[in-house]
Amino acid sequence: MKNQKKNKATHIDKYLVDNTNKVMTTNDGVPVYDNNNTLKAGDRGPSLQQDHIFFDKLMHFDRERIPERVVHARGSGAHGVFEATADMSKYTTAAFLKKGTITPVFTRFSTVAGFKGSTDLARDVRGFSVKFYTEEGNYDLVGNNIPVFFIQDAMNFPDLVHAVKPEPNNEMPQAASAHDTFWDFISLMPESAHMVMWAMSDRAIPRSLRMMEGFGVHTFKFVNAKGKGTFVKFHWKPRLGVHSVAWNEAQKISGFDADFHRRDLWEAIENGDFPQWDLGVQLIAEEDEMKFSFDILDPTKIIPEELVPVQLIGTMTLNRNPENFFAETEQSAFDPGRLVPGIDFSDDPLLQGRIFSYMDTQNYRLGGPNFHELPINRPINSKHNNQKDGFSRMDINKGAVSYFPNSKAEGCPYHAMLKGETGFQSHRQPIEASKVRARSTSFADHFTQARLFFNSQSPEEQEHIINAYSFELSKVNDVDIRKRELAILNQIDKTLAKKVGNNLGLVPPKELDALTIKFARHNHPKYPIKPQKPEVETSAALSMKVKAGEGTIKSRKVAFLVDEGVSKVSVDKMKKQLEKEGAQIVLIASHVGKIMYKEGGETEIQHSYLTEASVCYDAFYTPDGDSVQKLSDNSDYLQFINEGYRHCKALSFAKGAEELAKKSFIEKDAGVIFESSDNLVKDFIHVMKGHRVWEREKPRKVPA
Ligand code: HDE
Repeated sequence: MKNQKKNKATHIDKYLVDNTNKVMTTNDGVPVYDNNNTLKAGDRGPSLQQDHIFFDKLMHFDRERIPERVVHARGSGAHGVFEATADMSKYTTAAFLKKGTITPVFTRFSTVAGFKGSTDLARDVRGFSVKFYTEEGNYDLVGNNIPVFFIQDAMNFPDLVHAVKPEPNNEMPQAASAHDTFWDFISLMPESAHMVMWAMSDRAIPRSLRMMEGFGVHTFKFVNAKGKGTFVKFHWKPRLGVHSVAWNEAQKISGFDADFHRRDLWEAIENGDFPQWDLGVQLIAEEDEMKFSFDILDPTKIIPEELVPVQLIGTMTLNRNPENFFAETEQSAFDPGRLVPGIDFSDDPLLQGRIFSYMDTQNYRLGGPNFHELPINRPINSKHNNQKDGFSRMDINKGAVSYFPNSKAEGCPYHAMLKGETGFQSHRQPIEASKVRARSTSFADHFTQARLFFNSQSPEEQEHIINAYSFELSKVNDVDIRKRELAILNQIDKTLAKKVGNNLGLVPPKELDALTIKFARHNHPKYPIKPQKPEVETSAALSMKVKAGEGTIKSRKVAFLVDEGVSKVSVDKMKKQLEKEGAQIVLIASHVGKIMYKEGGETEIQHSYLTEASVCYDAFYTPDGDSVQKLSDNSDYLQFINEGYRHCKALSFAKGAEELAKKSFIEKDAGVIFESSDNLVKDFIHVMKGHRVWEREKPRKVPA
């Protein structure tokens, strides 16, 4: 097991191509003599049409791009393993969930709205897709980092996406929901209220892909050996905790390093800091389907953890970066319809629509029905059926028989049931219904859980939500749209609506807008309905707030702000302890290359104040030495610590460097550690463990 946890070979390694010591060839394997010059009639003459070597090269180049994903285009992937740690046999026959089983996985994280080349730090939902290569075929858990969704029925999905994507006339804005069409749609769809609240929270600007939760969103079903179903909700809980950046920081990171999340994931894995998540489940007996104040089939609702606790059943470790982005991450195809025996759909109408869409889009995006044969999508067990031909077929199926039933191939490939073997069997769920285009009234309460989310946030988190709504709605030009959304906010929380209203110069309307009601009545003729009393008013799991000392600093990036003549003793003292706790130390000086220590000797500097920005670091330390004098005149240094302070990060100063803090607008607080008055290393680590000193924002002196 240990070996599998290290970044070792996977089933796709047999497809790797290594060019070391190999002669260049055409795609047909013909050695290329000269790759610099086209074939010409004389060295100054025109190119010849018989240059098959050139055509071979250009033909491939001209076709190198494939359509990007219509949503979730921007993504980053990694390989890993999943280890099942609990006995789930009472609920599911899924072989990969048998305690102790280790299954290879490929995971892809993504933003939703932006194009493939857009920034990682957009305010957006993050996709969290996991492909389990199980012994019983591939199982895809295609989730998000937010446990609910904007809409309840798949029919609205293209409209939602058209509304949030850049506007079709001028293709603006990129990777942003802060524009008229998104809020127009949203303000007419009150069912989106809960999800929008999450999207306006700091959950939509994660510190790292490694520090996000993942959710299956829909309710699914486990099915056991007796055919009994149990409703299940999936959760991924990150071992590094759930953390965000501040919005002001996110916007700046987008400029300094648009690949911030991709780089962070890549580097962590290269450094051996393998990110881990525990897989959790909430299990609901079939008999309890209707027992809550909300409908468990409604994807705009969570099941509060206070009502159904999350049980941890396994751990995923990502331990290997892809060798080739296109071949693996880009060509990976996820599909919530890819199930294994023991797991089934529920009747959630959003999930039902997804079952068609993924297969369909992959057929288009990956150029035909043989995308299953691409190495990244191949199951680890072999596939046997009578599907054949199609563009770029790779398997060479033997024999004359490609139909069933047959006698000529002894009935093979045979149905599992014919030989008494188990295969995928749908849960035998009794259904008695009429065909209707309609929505259940049990889906009609749109605001209770939005309120639950808002009420569960810390005061700082609430403030961030208010700012996010204010930011987004200020970017909306149509005042009627702003008012409509304010009316929705007023149904959720009066103070929230009032504060956002103040920022927009508007008084929130008391009642929902007539247009919002008109559209909501398409689904619920008597809208708005009287909601049921919720079971809980707050839920601790919904807040990301951690206290100082609670979390971990493993793999956190700490900038040591140095220059020529820095004290080695002062650097090493801090470095040793931070590295012991797993942090990454980066020395930043006014130039790259070598600098001299005060005590003599040199050290290598990879990053300078010119190339780096405070927003890409978690905490800052200014050591002693002759460097202090130099830094006191360096405005880029002062910008680093001022900004770090504004973004509520931990800052520490060795004794001789404390005067530098006085030159900035830093005020001493629990997150500013001075060697003369505090326990320098211990207190610094303690504060970093709390992620941020968000309290520093109160009263709102620091804009973050
Ligand atoms: Fe997706 N979604 N989606 N989605 N989705 C796609 O499939 C779709 C929804 C999610 O890393 C597409 O291969 C419909 C919910 C992720 O490659 C497409 C509906 C959730 C990814 C598609 C939804 C998701 C996708 C685009 C409403 C969270 C990226 C490319 C019924 C549970 C997968 C592709 C990856 C991708 C359709 C709603 C998550 C078009 C029709 C809810 C993480 O098929």
